Amino acid sequence: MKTYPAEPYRIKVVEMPNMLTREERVEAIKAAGYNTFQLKSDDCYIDLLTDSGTNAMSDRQWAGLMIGDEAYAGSRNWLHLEATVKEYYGFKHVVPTHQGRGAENILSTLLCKPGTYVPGNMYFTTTRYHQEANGATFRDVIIDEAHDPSIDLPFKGNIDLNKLQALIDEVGAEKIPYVCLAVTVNLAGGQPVSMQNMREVKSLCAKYNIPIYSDCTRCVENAYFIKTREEGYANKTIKEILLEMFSYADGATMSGKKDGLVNIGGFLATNDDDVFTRARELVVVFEGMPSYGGMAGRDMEAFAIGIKEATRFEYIQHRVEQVAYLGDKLEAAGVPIVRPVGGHGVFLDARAFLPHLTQEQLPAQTLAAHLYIESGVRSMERGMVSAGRNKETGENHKPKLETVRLTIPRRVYTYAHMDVTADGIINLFKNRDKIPGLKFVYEPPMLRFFNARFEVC
Ligand code: P71
Repeated sequence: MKTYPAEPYRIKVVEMPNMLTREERVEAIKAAGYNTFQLKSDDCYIDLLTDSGTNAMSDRQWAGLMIGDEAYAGSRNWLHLEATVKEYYGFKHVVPTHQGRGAENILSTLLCKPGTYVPGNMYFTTTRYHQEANGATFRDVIIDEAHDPSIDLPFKGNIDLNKLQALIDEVGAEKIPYVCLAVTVNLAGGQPVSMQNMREVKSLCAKYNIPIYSDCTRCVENAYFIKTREEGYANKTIKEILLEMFSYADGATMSGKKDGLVNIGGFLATNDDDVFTRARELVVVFEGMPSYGGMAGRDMEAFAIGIKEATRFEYIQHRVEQVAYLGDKLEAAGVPIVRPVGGHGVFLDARAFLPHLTQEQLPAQTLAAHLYIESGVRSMERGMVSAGRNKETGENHKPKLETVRLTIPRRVYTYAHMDVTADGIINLFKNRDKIPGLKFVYEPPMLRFFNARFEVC
């Protein structure tokens, strides 16, 4: 039988969440317009909406808050953060931002123009928004298998080199400002990219002088998968793997709220002197001085410490295996999930879970709402509602993957919480044919999933 590693931490401070009754939860989700983004946190016993900014910090990080240098310019904590990013990720320049999308905004403003194309291994909501807002068109070049929840591959986040080559042939290299390479791929289920694929993408892009910007938001999880799945990496440290991964990139955007083990923060990194100079010009407009970029000094200190802690093997091993534990339990009970289980969460396959609903009846949105009612677990829709509409035609994007994400915050929950979550889902699965679909009653024009409201149809 497979075993799972014990928590590599001891608990020093605890939080006491509310445990609502089923009746109270029915009222709460109705009041939230059947949108889990609109629920009050206080109404959620186990909150698996996201792993973003929901991490538990260590005692050392909390201690770091006390040495926050809140000077407007030249904060010592910035110098610590900058040195840490350079040491652990290997980039030449770093520009701080308040979170990941701040970095995406600056990068897209600098490099995307009308008529350009940005290839990427599957879209991410905020990333694509900033590319499109600056006139570029996003092109998905991930391998086909990533769109099929049933195919089990070790590196399901890989770029399909033929698709990338075909785009270069179609539009010309000069129309491609950069390749966006996400490690891991969030919406594919937290799937990793292999080192070999990164190397191959680099050599193809080098031929055409196309820069590669990595979305390194969950890069430590990607490094763990390389260490445990790719030949030749078993004896390398996580830090060594990260440095090799980023040796194949020209820069990166980072949301520190995930693998930075903090609650807020981000950065843009680049090896390009010109991009760096222009990013420093822009950061003062959007974020703040290039020595804080929207972060408090104390947050930068915690971020620097978090980057180092995240590379400890026992930390990342437990993190990824705890996620696998939940996935394995669900799979053993026959619940349809995206295979293989990725780094940050388990994704329920909502179409297979609720086969009586059409995609227009929003199976993932429906499943997230009912999972909350059934168990008090908050999850997130990642399907047609998240995908939004085509900018030109106004038609709904219809993603093949219609999923509900159970995202596990880092160092927050125990295996017993995973058991409660699995039991709730398995119960719901047994009664699934009674669940009716949902329809929009309010649809915001952009990033609609955050504020949308629904009713039963
Ligand atoms: C997640 C988030 C946070 C989120 C974003 C949008 C809708 C709902 C929730 C954020 C990411 C991410 C990747 C791969 C960039 C960002 C933006 N993820 N790239 O998964 O996963 O970072 O939130 O710090 O601005 O819940 P930011």
